[in-house]
Amino acid sequence: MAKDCRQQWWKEAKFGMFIHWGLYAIPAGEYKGRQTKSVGEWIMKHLSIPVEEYAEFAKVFNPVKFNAEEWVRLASDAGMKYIVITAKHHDGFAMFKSAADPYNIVDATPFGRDPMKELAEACRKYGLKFCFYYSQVQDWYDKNGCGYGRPDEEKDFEEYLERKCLPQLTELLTQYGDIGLIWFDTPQKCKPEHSQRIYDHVKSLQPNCIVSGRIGNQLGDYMSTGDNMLPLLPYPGDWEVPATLNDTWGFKKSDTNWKSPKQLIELLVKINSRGGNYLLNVGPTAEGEIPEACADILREIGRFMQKNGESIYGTKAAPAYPYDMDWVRFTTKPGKLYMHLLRNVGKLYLLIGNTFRRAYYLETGEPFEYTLTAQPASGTHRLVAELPETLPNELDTVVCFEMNEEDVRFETLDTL
Ligand code: FHN
Repeated sequence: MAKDCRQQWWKEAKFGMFIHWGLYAIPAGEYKGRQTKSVGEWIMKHLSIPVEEYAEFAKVFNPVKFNAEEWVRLASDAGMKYIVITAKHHDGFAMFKSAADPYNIVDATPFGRDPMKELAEACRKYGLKFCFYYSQVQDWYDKNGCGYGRPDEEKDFEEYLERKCLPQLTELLTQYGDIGLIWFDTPQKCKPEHSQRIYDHVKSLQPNCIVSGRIGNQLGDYMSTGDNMLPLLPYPGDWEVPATLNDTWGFKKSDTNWKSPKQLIELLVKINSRGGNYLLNVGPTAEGEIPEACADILREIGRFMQKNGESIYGTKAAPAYPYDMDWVRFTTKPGKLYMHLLRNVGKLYLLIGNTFRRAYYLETGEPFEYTLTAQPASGTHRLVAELPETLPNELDTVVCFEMNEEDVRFETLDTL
């Protein structure tokens, strides 16, 4: 069923920062000489680290280089409008002050600070929405949590819900001001009544807080796709793609397989042109830093967004998008259609209706050169453009067409 998140800010935001940060940043993909082949935040499971051994990481977790303002400024510079950070991932460790469970960053580490408080303040200062990720079912530290090392039949999930999950959600929704959304994850065998309880609990504390689709049992306010996936067919409701910048969520020192700024901008535009939001992940180190290579990439995206943000924020999917053309994408706003040229194809053809007024390069305002020929048979015009040898922005050259957005059709050189 198509869902509507009912929050205008989220529909307009289009681009957010996901942050996976927790104890797993200490081993960073390697433990006692063994490397995990998978994502960093799953190291406890994948390398079968016993709970007591993993919990030892808390005693040395001291991210003294953590600077909330720097992270938020980076997200803002990259053009991201919201931040979703792991308050508690599957390892069960709370990255916030929790009276409900002492296994948390304030009570169990030498660091002793609550980074969520600092991030909430920084987000307010820079005008970003602050949001939490919360693993509502999986908890490898808790004897009644899913994934803890004993048979599920012996566990009492109700007890877990009452003692840890709901009280911690109360803390998250009362200690940090307005929360944009809670990003639940891996509902697994969560029963419908449990998902409903969690959903109602969030809304009872903050009615405007959005609930992600991964709360399970079809209850979320919008659809969250699979990791790094996007729907192939048009999806009529609100949706979002959670995605990695390299191949892990939590920091892994061996993973430097960063996507380039161009690849990331192409993904952003691809997702936006189909109507979705892009939630792009960073995995900070155990010292509290976002890796510099990753920060550089985000800043380059930001330079593109500064000049071309109008073609991203608040846009909608193109009425019909050409699936098989990866050199062009469209986003729309009332009265405007943005053509994103991702590669130079030399010459392009558009069938364009009578509402067309003018076309210009978005970042320079320079006119976009073309010839227009009336097509009496179809009542349209054929627009032919010879592209300059060098496009103004090799990352993505955005051309703005002022016209009714439904009034364009693409012509290719293919004949029937
Ligand atoms: O198991 C998690 C994973 O660690 C990560 O948090 C991603 C992010 O979407 N969600 C789960 C797998 O889908």
